[in-house]
Amino acid sequence: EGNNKEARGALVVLEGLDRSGKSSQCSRLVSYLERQGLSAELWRFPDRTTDVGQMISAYLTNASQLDDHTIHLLFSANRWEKRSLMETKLKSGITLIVDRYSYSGVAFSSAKGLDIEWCKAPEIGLLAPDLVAYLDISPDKAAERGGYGDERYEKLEFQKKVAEHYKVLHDASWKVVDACQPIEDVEKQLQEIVLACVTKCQKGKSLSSLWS
Ligand code: Z5A
Ligand code: MG
Repeated sequence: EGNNKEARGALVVLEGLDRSGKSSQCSRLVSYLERQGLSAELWRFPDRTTDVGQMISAYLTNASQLDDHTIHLLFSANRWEKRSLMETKLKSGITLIVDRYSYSGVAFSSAKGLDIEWCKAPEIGLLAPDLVAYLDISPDKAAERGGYGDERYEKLEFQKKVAEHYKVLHDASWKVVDACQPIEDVEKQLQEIVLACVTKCQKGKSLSSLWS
């Protein structure tokens, strides 16, 4: 009994500073998993396609102004509105490769000076990732990559603060990958880490909730 229960997919999150290579690596990972015959989807937060996501996008592009607490809760709401779909996909055997998640939420808002426990609170009860891979790069090195755009947080001084706040969130379960290596080397390391995680989930590792 239970043998024919379908294996679930893995919830994999990539985190890291602006320009650390998350988006590049997320799409490479999805292609890689598909080549292995696995089902995988690329997700990202913020998801700018929803109503909440459009409010976030307006804020990030400086088309609107919002109180720091308000925007924090919108980023969180943007994850909550996707939570049940996320669970359905995972349970149907699809691995989700997610470009930013709650850790970005807490690191960016606490870098502005908001209390870290207050920042974590609205994330409680969201699905906990099976793997957090952190693409490690110094803010200075990241800034050298093609330069920042015009979005609100794309400034070196602020990215330095965000890096400090990511450090507070690190725990022993995170896989830290040196993001200064050539793109193919980062890719190779991520493939190994992610495949191991997918295998664990197929073998029955249970889904859990934040913060754990
Ligand atoms: N935010 C928040 O405050 N609260 C939240 O809850 C969430 C987010 C979820 C929008 O995020 C902003 O929202 C973000 C955090 C905040 N603000 N900032 N900063 P976004 O995801 O829409 O945008 P982004 O992730 O910041 O930026 P990004 O530029 O897309 O970074 P990336 O995805 O990590 O990098 P990339 O696009 O893959 O690569 C950047 C460049 O580097 C590109 O030219 C690549 O070709 C190059 N690259 C990549 N890898 C390498 C290597 N290994 N060597 C050399 N060059 C490389
Ligand atoms: Mg990106």
